[in-house]
Amino acid sequence: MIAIQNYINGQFQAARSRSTLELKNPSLGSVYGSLPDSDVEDVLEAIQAAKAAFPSWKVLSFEQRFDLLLKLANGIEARMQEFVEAESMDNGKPQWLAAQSDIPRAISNLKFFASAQMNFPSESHHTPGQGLNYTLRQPIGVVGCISPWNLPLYLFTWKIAPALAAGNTVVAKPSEITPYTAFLLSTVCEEVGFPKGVLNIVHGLGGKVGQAIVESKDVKAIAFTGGTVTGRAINIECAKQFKKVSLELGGKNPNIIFDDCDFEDMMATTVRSSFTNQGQICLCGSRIFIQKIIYDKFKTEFIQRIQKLTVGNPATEVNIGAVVSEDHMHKILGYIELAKEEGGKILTGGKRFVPKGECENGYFVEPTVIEGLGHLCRLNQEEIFGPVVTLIPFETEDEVVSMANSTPYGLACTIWTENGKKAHRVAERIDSGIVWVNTWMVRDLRTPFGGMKESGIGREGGFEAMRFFTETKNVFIKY
Ligand code: TXE
Repeated sequence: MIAIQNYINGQFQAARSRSTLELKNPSLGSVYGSLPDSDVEDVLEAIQAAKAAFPSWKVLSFEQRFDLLLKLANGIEARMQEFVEAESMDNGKPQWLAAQSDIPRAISNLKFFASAQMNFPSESHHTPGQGLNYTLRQPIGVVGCISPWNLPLYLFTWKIAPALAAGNTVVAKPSEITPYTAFLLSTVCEEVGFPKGVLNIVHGLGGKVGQAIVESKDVKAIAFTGGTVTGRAINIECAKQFKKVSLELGGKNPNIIFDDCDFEDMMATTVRSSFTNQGQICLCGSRIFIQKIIYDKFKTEFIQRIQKLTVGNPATEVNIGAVVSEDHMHKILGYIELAKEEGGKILTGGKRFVPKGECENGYFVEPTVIEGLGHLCRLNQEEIFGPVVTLIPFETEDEVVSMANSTPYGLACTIWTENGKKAHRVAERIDSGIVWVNTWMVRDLRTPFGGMKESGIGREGGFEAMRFFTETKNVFIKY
């Protein structure tokens, strides 16, 4: 049994109350460890540690901060296999996916922001005849980073890396459903002698630990990735305190396929954009719009490919592992039932999957494709966050843009066409923070990342994140 501990002021410790929560392996459906069920007292201790560490952390030289962040990246890299297995065990995702994507991207996040802080420029503005302005971007103080369970270490580092790089100290809370790799990162901090109190990791429930971080007047900014309902509650609390907040929330992303696309490339990528990580990525294309002329061809081939996908034990070479929890599995299956009530036709999948052998009690859902639903029904409006996609035919550019923009979300979109003018036209009209043309989920860490409407507030990535994690001050000097 694994016993996860809080990491506060460089010390590993249980919750003060000593109470714990169960840690479950979703592919086995069984408990494999525990994590602290921390309370407000644990959070306050972490905030005190972060406050005490701030004065010395904020004045470190760029090189010193670079070296320390790089040590964290290299520390993860040196224990790659351990991190990969932990991520897969905690989340249910295939090990190959954690090895190809989650853990390498977590390492990249740390390396990227270690270097970004060295290249983060200050602006100056000359006011003719009067003087000179220069802009300081200074660390804010103690900041809170709250991350979800779908890409655990990847999104945890996506927040803590720029926060630390910008000179802040951090109180971080990983999801209580997948805390394992954040805990392993705290052991890396100890190994490499990361300064005490600079990064504090408090484990436990969102309604206790997360809320205490958000409510504290000593925490000057909150970076959150998670569901829209939680994001709204956090936003309200931050507004009361005029606290800086960055919210990366859900999506209901359109995947728009025109008849003039490169069919083979589109097909292979659409299988990935629909079902990677069991569909539990906020960027997955869950609404697939297909131009009518190629609708039947698309449908036949897509279903053939989906039926070949293997589901099961994430430690093996399967395409699809377990979804993250029993509750989440029931949420997904509930949406499939709703699809039937709303008049949808299940073309493939639609049920819980029970693998033979040791994973028979795990939480698996068949990759599911549904057609026949209007674009305004609940299934095409609400985020399911599982291996479920809908097919929707369209005729014209105007029609598909209007349907694509019809949800409360606006995170990401993919457009498939070989016609460059059309791609630019549609990209301009789509309400989303990210548009990919003829590809999906290609990430350049320098680019702005985030959503419109109920998909969030603010942008992360590159200097956007450095700006979020700093306070801006203009200084004017009279000639
Ligand atoms: O996420 P929560 P949940 C979507 C997805 C999913 C739904 C709900 O549709 O089905 O959200 O998932 C912490 N104050 N996404 O409920 O609650 C919590 O402990 C402060 C999309 O699991 O948003 C965890 O660390 N923090 C998404 C984090 O918030 C609180 C990824 C996220 O959990 C809190 C995950 C509170 N009051 C789910 N309550 C994406 N955008 O990628 C909870 N938390």
